[in-house]
Amino acid sequence: MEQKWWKEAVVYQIYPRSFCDSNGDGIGDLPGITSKLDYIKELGVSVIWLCPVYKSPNDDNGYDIADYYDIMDEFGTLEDFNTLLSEAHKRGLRLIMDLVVNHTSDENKWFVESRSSKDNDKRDYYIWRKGKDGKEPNDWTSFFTPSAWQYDEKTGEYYLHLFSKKQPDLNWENEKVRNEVYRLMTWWFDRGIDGFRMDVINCISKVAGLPSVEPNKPGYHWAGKYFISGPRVHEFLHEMNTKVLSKYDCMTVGEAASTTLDEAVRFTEPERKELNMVFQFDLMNMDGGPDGKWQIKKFSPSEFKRITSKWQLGMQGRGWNSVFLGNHDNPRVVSRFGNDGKYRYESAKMFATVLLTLQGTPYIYQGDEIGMTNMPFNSIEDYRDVETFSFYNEAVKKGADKQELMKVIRVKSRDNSRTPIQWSSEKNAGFTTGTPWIQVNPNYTSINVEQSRKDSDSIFHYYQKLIELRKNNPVLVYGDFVPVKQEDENVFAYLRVLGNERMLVVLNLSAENASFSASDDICISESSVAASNYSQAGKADNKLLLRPYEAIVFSL
Ligand code: ISL
Ligand code: CA
Repeated sequence: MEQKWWKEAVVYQIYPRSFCDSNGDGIGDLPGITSKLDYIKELGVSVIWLCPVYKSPNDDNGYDIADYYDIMDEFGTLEDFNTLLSEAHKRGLRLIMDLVVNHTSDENKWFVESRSSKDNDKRDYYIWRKGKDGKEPNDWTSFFTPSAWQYDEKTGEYYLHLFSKKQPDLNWENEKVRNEVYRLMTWWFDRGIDGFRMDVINCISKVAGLPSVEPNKPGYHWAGKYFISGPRVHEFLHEMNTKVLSKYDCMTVGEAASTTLDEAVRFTEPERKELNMVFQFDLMNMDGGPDGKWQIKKFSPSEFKRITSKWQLGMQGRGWNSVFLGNHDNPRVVSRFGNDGKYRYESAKMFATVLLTLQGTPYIYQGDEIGMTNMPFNSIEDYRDVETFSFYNEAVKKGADKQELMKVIRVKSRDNSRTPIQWSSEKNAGFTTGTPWIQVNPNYTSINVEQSRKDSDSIFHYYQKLIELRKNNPVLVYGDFVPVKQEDENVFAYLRVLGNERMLVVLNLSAENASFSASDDICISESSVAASNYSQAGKADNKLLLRPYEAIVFSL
């Protein structure tokens, strides 16, 4: 397998608004991040993914970009960015930016011009259509609102927005739009960045004619089939690769919700020259229902194993996986799939073990390295997220019970993972000296970075150890993934194999005791334990008794 730095990388995702506030305005910022680079380095990761920091009115916390060539006022200046980048590089940390080009902000000057008149030369930068019979041009719903169309008085037409109405979709059919994107990417590469995470990049190509979904079945408006992995998406990404990416030694990861395995292979097979890897969301969608994320389904270990194995085996030798268990759009992994009470340490470490021993580039979401948990907000006013508000308001309009809504929001809202990083037990968890833009989780007095660094048994130190283990054992990066079949549904076991090197990972995905039996070709002993989340690894005959959320890595 070809060796690449981005395959060996461990990525740390930063959501700048909630990371560290340097000037007391309650909002995390670039100097704040720079001041914590030593901490990030200490963890052992090698790449930082910075969520959007461009100029933005923050309808969707920076995922609505008003100017691609400047920094959001609250976050600092280009100068601050240069400092962050050079300080990161000094420490051997690479930095990738978030590229949000499926849509812009409606305050972007391209859109301001585009909406100003039908014959403006930027009109065709966006997707404008006439209404049909006084209604929207088609029946598509957006991710955040009941209709994907917004009527614009000025010119009497509708524009398409797959996200909020302040996030109009760019028209990728227009070559000028594509060239604008390539230009801005080049501009950032020339400033020295190391790559891009590409927001909803599998949605940039829409089916020509923008057909309605189900003209005869009102109520069912899932239009994904007309824009997810649309007809020209691979052509566009290949063009981007030829014109920009191929000129740099960079790393790319495309966000590809609802992608199939075959599509993911097409995006990432090296010969095709598109992207290095994509984020697929099968694990993130596990606990939703038929109507999407705002339903609650219990964590299923067997489903977790099935999905993970499917992607590990399916991508092997073809494309390259990215591995993640949470991000700024998802609840905290320890609360969601693990146990944030009695077994917080054990389950957070067990999931760290999965994350760092699978094949694919691992992404650690800020705060997970200290086992931060979901947030017990009290009322809807405490939330900040545009998606949460849209869901709440629409459901209330339809007569839903507010208390029931709050129950699901409490579990599923994106704000669960957007609360400030808990640095210490000082006021506001040491995140800000002012008033934080979103409440700090009250458990910061016991869960915080300061405590985690002191405690040699902490989740932080376990992450550190596993990152180190991955660094020192190429088998964990380049080795094959070989599932080891187990009778016990709650046990996930697999080998990583590279030449003569073999490592065995045994995980108990549940809060129950469990057992693992090794086949004859696997000889495990206490001396071969490379990492484990209990101080003494379980009995090691060829049968292991596993305690709740126990995780053991053996070097065979
Ligand atoms: O957040 C989601 C579900 O809770 C997803 O549907 C999400 O909207 C989707 O994965 C796209 O996410 C990305 O683009 C959005 C932005 O709001 C997200 O923060 C970003 O990660 C629009 O730019
Ligand atoms: Ca600030």
